Amino acid sequence: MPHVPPARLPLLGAVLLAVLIAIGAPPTAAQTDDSVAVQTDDSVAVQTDDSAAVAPPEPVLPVPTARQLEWQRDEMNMFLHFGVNTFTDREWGTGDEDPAVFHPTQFTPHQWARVAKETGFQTLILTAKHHDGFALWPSRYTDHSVEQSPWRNGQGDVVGAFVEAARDHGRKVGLYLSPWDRHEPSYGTEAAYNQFYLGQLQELLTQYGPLEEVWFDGAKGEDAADMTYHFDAFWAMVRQHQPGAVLFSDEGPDVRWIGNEHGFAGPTNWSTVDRSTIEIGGAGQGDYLNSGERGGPDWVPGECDTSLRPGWFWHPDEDPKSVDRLLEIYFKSVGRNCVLLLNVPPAPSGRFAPEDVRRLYAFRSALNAIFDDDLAAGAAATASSVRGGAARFGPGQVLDDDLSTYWVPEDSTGEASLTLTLDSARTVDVVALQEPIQLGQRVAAYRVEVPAEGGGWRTVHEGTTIGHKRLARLETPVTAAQVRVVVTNARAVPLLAEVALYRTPPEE
Ligand code: FUL
Repeated sequence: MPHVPPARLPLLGAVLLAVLIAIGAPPTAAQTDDSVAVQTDDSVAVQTDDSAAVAPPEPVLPVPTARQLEWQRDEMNMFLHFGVNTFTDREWGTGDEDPAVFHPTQFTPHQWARVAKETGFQTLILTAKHHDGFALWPSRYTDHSVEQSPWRNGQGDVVGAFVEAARDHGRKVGLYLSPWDRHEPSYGTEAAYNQFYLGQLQELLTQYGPLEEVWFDGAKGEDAADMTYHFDAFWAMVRQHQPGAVLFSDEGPDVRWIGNEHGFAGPTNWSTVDRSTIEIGGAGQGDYLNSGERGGPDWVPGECDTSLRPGWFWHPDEDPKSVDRLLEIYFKSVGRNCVLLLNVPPAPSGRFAPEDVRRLYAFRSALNAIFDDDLAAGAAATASSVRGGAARFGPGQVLDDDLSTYWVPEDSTGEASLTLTLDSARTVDVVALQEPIQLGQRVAAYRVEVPAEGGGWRTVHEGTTIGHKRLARLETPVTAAQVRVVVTNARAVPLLAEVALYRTPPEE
């Protein structure tokens, strides 16, 4: 197509409009040929239609709650596994540790929160109590806590100091309270233990101000007594005291486990599932959790938890993952409609290990080098059709950095496509796509194309779901002045909120 500088499009649109009015042609903004840039440009639609008169597309069930939406948009959270295991070189403590082993000498949660903030993590989730039952706060319900430790003469409160530091750095806060407790004597006696657990949960929910996430781990050792946890009661108590918190477990109700601890969502990842088919801690459901279910009745988006190091707790002989590995995790979590929950285990000093800190900042720099420069900024957007010709549903909405506005093609048009025309040919290897998931998740298949030599289009990438975000990594970078996204399968009329183009800096 002829190259049209984006800045001139509104002017051309106005001229076209004037011509249309002069010849009395009906104002049609929705075109089926998206190679005709000016006819589908927003500037035409805005002057030819009363946008407000065109009904928005109906939401597709199920849709997220406000707290799920906010959680999803945060994209990266940090897990902190800290406790007696930090000092005993274990992953699963036995519950009979001497509380005296817990003695961080340079306990500095402000460092955790500052590093998290500067490297881009929103919610910080601390293991208030892991499977060993050692409580990081002075719980009145146990004799296995910081109160029995010589740390700060038994006057310390890790949870309290952590929450304060996180808030000081503008971070959100989450807490993990392991249902499996290897210290508590009532474990195995169903009513007594569940009440004990609710007592501890109530302490955490009422003593530390607002919480944004509460994490319910389904893990249970093979030697653990057979006992049912009363998750419905646990969740009811969270809702009572912390209505703003999302609840994580294998089956939600707000956020689900992604089915593995590598930090990888499936290449297809629906935020919808049928909760009634999932059993917390159940075996053989990893694949289902990993990809969700198209048309599932419940909105329960995935959280991808993994650790910066091989273990969840700090160990002297382990090293942090490489930046390349962290980038792979990022693309397979955030880039596959998942929230990344990256564990950074504080060392026995009570600070993050210096090599972990360096690795996190290097990861941040690598992300910035890719995502700081959106090559689609200033592009012209055109589309195969626009709902009712309305400007507010025009293709330009995918370039405004605003997830509340989106492109809407006409209903029932089969494949729907959106073309970005850049001011010059650029080299691209990442295409970022976002759906306005506040209206439900729709797209089931799409492809990305660039102009083919000699005319037509050439497919450079094919994918399935999009959801909140899909980062499509092209196998090889392409150099093109146009990029076209074609939605080939969707649950309802497909919507796109944002499209962006990036280039991974070539290795030096
Ligand atoms: C698992 C636990 O057994 C691990 O120790 C860790 O806490 C991980 C996040 O969840 O189920």
